[in-house]
Amino acid sequence: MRLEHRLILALDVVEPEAAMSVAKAVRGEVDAIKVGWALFLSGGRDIFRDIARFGYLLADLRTAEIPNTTRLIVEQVAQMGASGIITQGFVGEDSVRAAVESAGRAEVFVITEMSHPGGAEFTAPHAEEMARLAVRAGAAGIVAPATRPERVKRLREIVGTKLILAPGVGAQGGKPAEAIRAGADAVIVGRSIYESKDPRASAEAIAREIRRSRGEAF
Ligand code: OMP
Repeated sequence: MRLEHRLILALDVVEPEAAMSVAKAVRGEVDAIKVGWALFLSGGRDIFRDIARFGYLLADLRTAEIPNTTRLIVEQVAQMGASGIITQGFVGEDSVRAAVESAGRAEVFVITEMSHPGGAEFTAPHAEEMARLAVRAGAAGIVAPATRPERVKRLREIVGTKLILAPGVGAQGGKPAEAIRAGADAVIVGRSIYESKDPRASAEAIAREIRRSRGEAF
């Protein structure tokens, strides 16, 4: 993933036409577009292919399966033009390895500690093991909570130079600058962009805040 803005749009817009209009609006202002189950169920393979034409498609059909089923799913996702694929870490090393091995040229990102309050119940206590597992399995990076920057900081110590993508900014209460300062490489933002009146301006504002926090000119 080429990181220019350090911003990934989570396109959780269920209506395919509306989703495409948001994708067009933010073109060039985000480094990747993440498409998950809701949009895939309404727009199918076509929406994946259409979004992939815009650049980096981060497919979030997060697998939580045994290795064989993981392989079957990830191969399908990679064929739809995904440049990145998200998988769950709690399934264990064999399943994460299966995802990495069947992803072809696509990068695999492993979810460690989830950003919502419930993420503190079961994922948080094992997040550090999941981060180690992601490194061992050869993943491109991990997903870690922007809602808990101190956890991003700790997970950064474990994953070294692997990428950290941090969701939970805006609607879930996380702050983009804090997540980046804690060690995230990019933030994943959904509602604060696609529900705003001007998605492009909202994306620009978040990217500007990130640049400022890194002391970069903008
Ligand atoms: P907003 O809360 O609307 O900004 O969207 C956040 C996006 O990140 C959604 O697509 C979530 O499914 C996703 N996400 C989390 O919010 N928390 C996590 O721990 C992991 C993810 C994810 O893997 O993308």
